[in-house]
Amino acid sequence: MKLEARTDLITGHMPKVVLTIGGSDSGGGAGIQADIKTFSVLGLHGTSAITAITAQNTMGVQHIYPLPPEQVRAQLTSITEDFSIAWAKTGMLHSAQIVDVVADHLSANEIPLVLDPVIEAEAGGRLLRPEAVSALIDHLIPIAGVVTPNIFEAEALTGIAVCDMESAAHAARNIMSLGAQAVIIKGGHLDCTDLLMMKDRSILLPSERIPGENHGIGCTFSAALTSFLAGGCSLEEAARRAKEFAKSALRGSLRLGRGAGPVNQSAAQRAEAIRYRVLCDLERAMDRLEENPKLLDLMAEEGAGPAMAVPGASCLEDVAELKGGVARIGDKICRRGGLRFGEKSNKAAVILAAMRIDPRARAALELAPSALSLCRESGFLIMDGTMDGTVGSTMGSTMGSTTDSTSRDRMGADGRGQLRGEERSKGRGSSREVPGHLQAGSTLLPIAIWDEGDHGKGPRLYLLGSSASSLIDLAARMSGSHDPAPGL
Ligand code: PXL
Repeated sequence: MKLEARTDLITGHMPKVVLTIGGSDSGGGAGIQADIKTFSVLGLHGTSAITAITAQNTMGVQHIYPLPPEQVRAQLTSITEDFSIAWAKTGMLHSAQIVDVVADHLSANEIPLVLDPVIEAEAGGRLLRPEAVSALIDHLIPIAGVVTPNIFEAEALTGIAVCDMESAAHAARNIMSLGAQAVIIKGGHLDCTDLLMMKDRSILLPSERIPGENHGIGCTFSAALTSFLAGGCSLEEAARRAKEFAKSALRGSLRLGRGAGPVNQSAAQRAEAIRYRVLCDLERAMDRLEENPKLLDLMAEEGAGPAMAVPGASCLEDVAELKGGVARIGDKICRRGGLRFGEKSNKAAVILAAMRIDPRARAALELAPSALSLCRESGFLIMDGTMDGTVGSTMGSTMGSTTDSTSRDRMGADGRGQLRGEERSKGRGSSREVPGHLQAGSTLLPIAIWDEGDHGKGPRLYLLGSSASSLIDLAARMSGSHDPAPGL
């Protein structure tokens, strides 16, 4: 049966096929595993020829089982008999015999190569036998499109100690003289500036340091470089993009295991997908609000409309809402602007404050202060919030005027408000037990936050729930009947 050809969702083209030749890392942080994850996130089909199976974890390499060179050759033959390989990369090659098999195969099939000259694991453990370094120099560097050593690998290949840009340039020229088309000396162990040397010019690629000890960054960079080259980028463009990709994987590193945690290749893509889902929920909420303009009677006039944060939000940039809120025109609700992250509103600050206690409290709606009694009747927990907003430039004018900092808890410079004190729900309705001491992890939802206001500022009332659309549904139930709302 012939299957219909499927194109890549983003490019609309058939995905390119790339090849990684290296060792398996049982801990999933580096080696073949890091390469395949990188290829996959970047939309390529990754094939692999495994040279050795390492027993390792985040703390180091415990054991290496090299595969026989003929098995490496067999994998390469199977792959190239079937696929057209756009670019290949090499990582851990272990022995001189494997280096020779790989060099023979790549040159016979004219496959362009990113050579990551892996010699030692970051956490310790020799991945290339000492006698294999000369095989790498004699047989693989001459057929490499680009070689990507860190400063220690550059020194092992050239004998030049790399400690600054001058010595890096010296080592790069030396590697070019061995026959490589280009070299990238990675500066992660210096000031994070990479040196890209090509035949006609050299470029510095600076970067800020991302703190923390991590595993798999070198493999991820060279696999991303391979991917962008396979996608048709120039070497300079591919190097810049690979560096950005590696940085985002490093930023998203996972604190797993007891040693250096693995970098996370899909972190940026997942963050983007989550932000998209938040916008979709806000869109749904706005649709429901527009279908039911009566709900606006329940809401504060200024800044009406829901706001919602991504899971784990830590700053105002993680909270989205409608720019300018909504307005009533005639009997219709009109959006004043589009949905945006980072609008720096009171609602966003309230969400961040509430999420510190209950991470599920990701959405807020500002209600008219007169709706407080309705919140009581609905049996909501009502907390005192001190969202007096005194952070000036960070919060902007939406946060109102400065008040006496000793009189209240204040919003942090990151826009996080404080929730203090609590009130047992009163009146009829199902009065919920208020936790005696609110701590991170307490369950709050649904909850109303009452900010009394002072210094000429009127009171404000916020309703918090797990999503913007569920809050609109709750508001609809509040305005339609006074039945206690079920938990959100
Ligand atoms: O990061 C280089 C590398 C490559 N390949 C394997 C590894 C490592 C580092 O630990 O284990 C298999």
